[in-house]
Amino acid sequence: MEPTMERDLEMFRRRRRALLHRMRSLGGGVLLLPAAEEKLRNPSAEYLFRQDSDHYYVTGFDEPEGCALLIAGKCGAEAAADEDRPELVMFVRPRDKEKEIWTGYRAGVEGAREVYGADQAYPVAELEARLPGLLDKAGPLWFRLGVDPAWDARVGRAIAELRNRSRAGSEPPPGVKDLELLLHEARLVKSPEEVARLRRAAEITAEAHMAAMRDGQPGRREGQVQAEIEYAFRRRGGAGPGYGTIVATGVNGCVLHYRAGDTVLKDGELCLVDAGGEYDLYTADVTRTFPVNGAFSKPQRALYELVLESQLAAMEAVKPGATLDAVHDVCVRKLVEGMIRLGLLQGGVDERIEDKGFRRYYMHRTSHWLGMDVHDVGAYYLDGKSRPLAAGMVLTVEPGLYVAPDDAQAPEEFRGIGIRIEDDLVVTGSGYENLTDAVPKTVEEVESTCVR
Ligand SMILES: [Mn+2]
Repeated sequence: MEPTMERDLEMFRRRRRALLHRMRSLGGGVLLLPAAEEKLRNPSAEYLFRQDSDHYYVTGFDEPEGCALLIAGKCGAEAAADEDRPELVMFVRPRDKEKEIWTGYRAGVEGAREVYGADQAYPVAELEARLPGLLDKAGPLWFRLGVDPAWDARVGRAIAELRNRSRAGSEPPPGVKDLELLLHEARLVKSPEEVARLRRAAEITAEAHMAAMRDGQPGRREGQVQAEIEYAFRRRGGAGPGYGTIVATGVNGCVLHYRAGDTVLKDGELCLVDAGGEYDLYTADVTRTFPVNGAFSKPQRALYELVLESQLAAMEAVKPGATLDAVHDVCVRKLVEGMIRLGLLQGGVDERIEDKGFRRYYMHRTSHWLGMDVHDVGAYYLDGKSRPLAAGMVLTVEPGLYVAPDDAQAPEEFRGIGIRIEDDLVVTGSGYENLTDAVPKTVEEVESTCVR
């Protein structure tokens, strides 16, 4: 049996306390977090449900529909009059014996209060009628506009209703504030409990990548390798892939967001796998590129070692106070030096960095935040400047090299090769810890895992 990390409801309570504290320091108000909805894949069959990350981060509640409101209320002199306000209000699907037989257990309004700690809980059907009252005289509304048009309209109606009632004393929210400076700043810096979940996701993902290297032999299809990967995710207690699994053999590796298809892996090709398992709503994000026949050819090895060298150099630049722009610049410089050495680019290193000629072969950024979402929340720039890294932030470092099969400028031996190497790093007090260090990465490690 795999040990499981029990849902720790005290952890969510602590988060709410910290968020309420921060809201009060930013003028109070109400944080409105819609739950995810079930989406139809085709008539009467839904996609696998996955809770909205913001909602889950605050509540730990894992059912569709409704919303949660975290209410700090007014601040300053008016705060005293605000003391009986509930802090957590939830709208949830009510218990329903008939429906639960078909679709499973629901916590209901009772569970929302007793298990999830809501001060007040109501059935989803009462949401529209109660929302204006909850926003009345409560200060600014913290809400992410532009995600779901139905929610934007619902919020608009609640505000309009309060405005219409202003002659009777109602006060609509004085403004709508985005979640970035509140909730997303909190999510950007991971607590030890969150790092523990990411570490588990990383362990599961390491096993999956090794399974892919073992299974990805000549004659296999990409989808079969994907099945090995996702089998490992589920078998080890993960929820499944945290994003669409990429298994891209040969020239498919040059398509950045290719998905595992039906292409047969062939002797002499490289196979690029970008896959991460999700554990308790935290996902890993790892890429490895391995030779289908178990041994890198000379040109494949030359490009692979260049990407690896760039990745290691970029990782060494990760430490508190450094910026993602600086990490990217280290990576680009190493790549450009190698591209010139190998004849992919001509001229000087500074020139090719300056004119961005390297983008012909390296067209994406080196890093993104990682957490509950594969491209996790959190501002990348503060006041227009790349923000300094701090302990607890989690990021990927993922350089690549992609030589299009029809690139007449590139030496012929490199055409059609796509390589990416990606690890997940948590920033520590003095540098970083590579959470995905267990995934084979050097030429020797990869070849010895690809036993043929
Ligand atoms: Mn990534």
